[in-house]
Amino acid sequence: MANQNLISLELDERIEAAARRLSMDRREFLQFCAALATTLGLPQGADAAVAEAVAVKRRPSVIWLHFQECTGCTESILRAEHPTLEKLILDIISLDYHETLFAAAGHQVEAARKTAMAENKGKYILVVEGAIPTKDGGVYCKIGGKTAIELVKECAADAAAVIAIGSCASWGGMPSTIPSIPGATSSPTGSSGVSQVLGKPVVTIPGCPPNPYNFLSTVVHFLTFGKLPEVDDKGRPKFAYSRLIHENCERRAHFDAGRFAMEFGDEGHRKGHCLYKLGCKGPETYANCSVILFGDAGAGTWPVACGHPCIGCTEQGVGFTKPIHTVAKLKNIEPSAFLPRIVEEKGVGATLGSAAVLAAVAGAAAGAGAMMAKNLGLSHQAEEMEKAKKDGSKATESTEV
Ligand code: FSX
Ligand code: SF4
Ligand code: F3S
Repeated sequence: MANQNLISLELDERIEAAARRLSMDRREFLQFCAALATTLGLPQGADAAVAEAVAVKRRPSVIWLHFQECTGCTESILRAEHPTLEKLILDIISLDYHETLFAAAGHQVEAARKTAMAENKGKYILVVEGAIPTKDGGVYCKIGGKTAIELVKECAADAAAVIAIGSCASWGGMPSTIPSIPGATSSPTGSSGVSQVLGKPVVTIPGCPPNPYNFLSTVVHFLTFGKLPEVDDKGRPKFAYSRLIHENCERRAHFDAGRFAMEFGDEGHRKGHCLYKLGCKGPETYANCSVILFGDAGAGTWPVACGHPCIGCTEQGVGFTKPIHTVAKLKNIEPSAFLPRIVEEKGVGATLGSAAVLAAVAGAAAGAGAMMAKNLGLSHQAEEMEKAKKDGSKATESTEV
């Protein structure tokens, strides 16, 4: 069935204007919005709401803080193609403070942050990149004379939403690694995640670096519905972090058939066999890397396709915690989402069929990737139910995404 809402927007002048601003034609703009709605696991028809929001809604002010990190999160967003960051800055968000992208420095830039916060009190989005050092009163990271702890608390106080981007901001990530020296029980600077410091949950987009498309989709959800997407118990948006990498991995058939690379460069490795025995953490890592790939540089742009085991960078307690070459825990045995399901559960995410219709209506170029993304959402549930069975309590069932 054709999506009349989306089709009717094709002649809308506001869509034409937005598309022009983004250097797209109308059809490309609608394809982009349909693909975003599909990634978000939204029901059919929501693509029109996304298109209208991106085209006409007031851009939310974004204050972006940097702490202990390598700036790879920002780097990965600069390389996003849906759309590029420059286009995002101009069209979807109003980036009012960003320490590494701003040309201004010192008092000027501090003043820009304060002005943006005052003018958008209660409405701005706070994005935090990097971990927060908490040892010794937080003296290990200071900006404008304030510690990272003081800054994040000050900026979060009047924010409409807080997003921790990257594994460092989500739960400490790489800087929180405990050194392997006798007696060490924490990282040298006590690096922590944003929610630990604020003492409340925030939306996290882990990954080192995180996939820029997941950040874009989260912001577009906020723009369209005025709220952030549904998240799991670690604050990760369910549309992106509900399935294990292992479930959708292109090497999964080799795993199932018992064909493994045993050493880098051996015959199995050269033939593209499964990397499980080299320490691949795909079986215990929730993320959509194997589905949407990275940076749109073409096929094969994600760690496993490049021949390196997944290190579990999106998973607290796995990435930067478990040694890279220890074998992963097999969390569940969900079948690959590439294979058709025999019985599709109702009310959980969208089916491949509905995604196909959407893709066909919009002519969405993102087709295959987006269609796979639609099928996210069952795996976490399976694990939650297993956990609940063990605890003897009933698992809470999610009806969205
Ligand atoms: Fe951390 Fe992001 Fe890894 Fe780097 O800044 S998640 S070290 S990619 O840049 O915070
Ligand atoms: Fe892919 Fe890793 Fe799973 Fe092998 S273990 S199928 S390489 S995710
Ligand atoms: Fe990270 Fe593994 Fe994806 S290392 S980028 S979660 S494939």
